[in-house]
Amino acid sequence: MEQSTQQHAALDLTGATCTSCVIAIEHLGKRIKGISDIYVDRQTKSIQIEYDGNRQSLEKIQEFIRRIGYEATIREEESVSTDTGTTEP
Ligand SMILES: [Cu+2]
Repeated sequence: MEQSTQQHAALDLTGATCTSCVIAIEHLGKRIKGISDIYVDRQTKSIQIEYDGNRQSLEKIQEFIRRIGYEATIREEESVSTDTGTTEP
C-alpha cells in the first residue's frame, strides 16, 4: 500500500543566509526521495516543501540540512484551525 498524498510543510532555517546556501538546499533537497518541491525563502528564513506526506521525508531533509551545516526545524502546523468568524451555523 502506497500513499501518495501530497502535503505541504514549512521548516525554519537557521544559518543559511547567502544565495549559495539557498541554491544548495534547493538543488540537493529536490533529490531527496519523497520531496517533490522545495523552496527557500530567505526573507522569512523558512523552507517550503511539497512532499509525499511521509514524516520520514521531512526528517530526511532536516538531517540533510544539518549535514551541510545549517539547522532546520519542522514547523508543527499540520492541524491549523482557522477561526475566521465566518463559520456558518
Ligand atoms: Cu552560504
